[in-house]
Amino acid sequence: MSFETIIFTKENNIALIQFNRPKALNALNNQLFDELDQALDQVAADADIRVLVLTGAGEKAFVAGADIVELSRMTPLQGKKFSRKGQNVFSKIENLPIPAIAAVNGYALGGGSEAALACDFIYASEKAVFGLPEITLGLIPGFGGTQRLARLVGTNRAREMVFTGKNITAQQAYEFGMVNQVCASEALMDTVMKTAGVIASRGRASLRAAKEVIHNGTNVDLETGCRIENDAFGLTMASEDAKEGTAAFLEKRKPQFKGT
Ligand code: CO8
Repeated sequence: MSFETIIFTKENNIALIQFNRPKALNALNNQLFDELDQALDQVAADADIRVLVLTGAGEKAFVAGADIVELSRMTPLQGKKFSRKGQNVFSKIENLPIPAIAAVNGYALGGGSEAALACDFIYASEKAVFGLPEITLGLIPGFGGTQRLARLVGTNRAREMVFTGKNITAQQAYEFGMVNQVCASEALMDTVMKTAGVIASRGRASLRAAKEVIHNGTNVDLETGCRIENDAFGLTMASEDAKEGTAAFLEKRKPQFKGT
């Protein structure tokens, strides 16, 4: 299926989705959310894909936020529905059966930061800019940003970013624990693809279990989290991939994971 607002490709067990609305710095509109939603369904259903990378087409922006032109024409009720739609699509990234990496190549403002935060981790170009400037528009973040940012960097840092609407650099985002690695801009995609390649060499069944356990355990007490881990561990022990992985170690060869 071809899309107009995103570019969706796959190679070597890695899916790549590029936000692609160059005239609006890849801003998120209704069409983009619909297309992203469909692409994510394809990613989830494709047993060959073991990791997803999200980035922005072009050099300037990852995503410069929700489309302010579209937003300005919405009634409050339409705006609320749009916010829910964005939340649902970003939750879909969070609940994919495979890890998602954000490769933030430029402006990641408002909905752009929120998209990156829905991924499992973020690598950023040294030129990347993060921020939740919705307050400067008389709004608040509406695609899960207040919740994910606070959980990731702590409530006080999140409060400061949301209340001031000020942008932060990639380096500051790294220091906040929001970004895992800052790269020279020309090295960003190679660095991300290298990490994606390592992840893609692992088994899809254990990647899914690991992702689910970390996600589901984040907001519960430690004991409950350990029980969640224990249940998932039992399931991965019963998988073909676990038999293959342990056999390959003992036979001193590389495992061939099938994702079952
Ligand atoms: N929406 C629509 N168009 C945009 C957006 C956007 N978010 N950002 C940039 N554009 C357009 C510009 O209007 C401009 O178009 P044109 O050439 O036709 O005038 C083009 O992209 C290039 O942008 P600039 O000329 O502004 O480029 P600069 O390099 O001067 O500035 C910036 C780049 C700093 C990124 C600047 O464009 C900017 O500040 N953009 C807006 C950033 C922003 O405020 N984002 C938050 C949006 S609100 C949001 O994300 C809410 C999420 C929750 C919503 C809940 C649902 C209701």
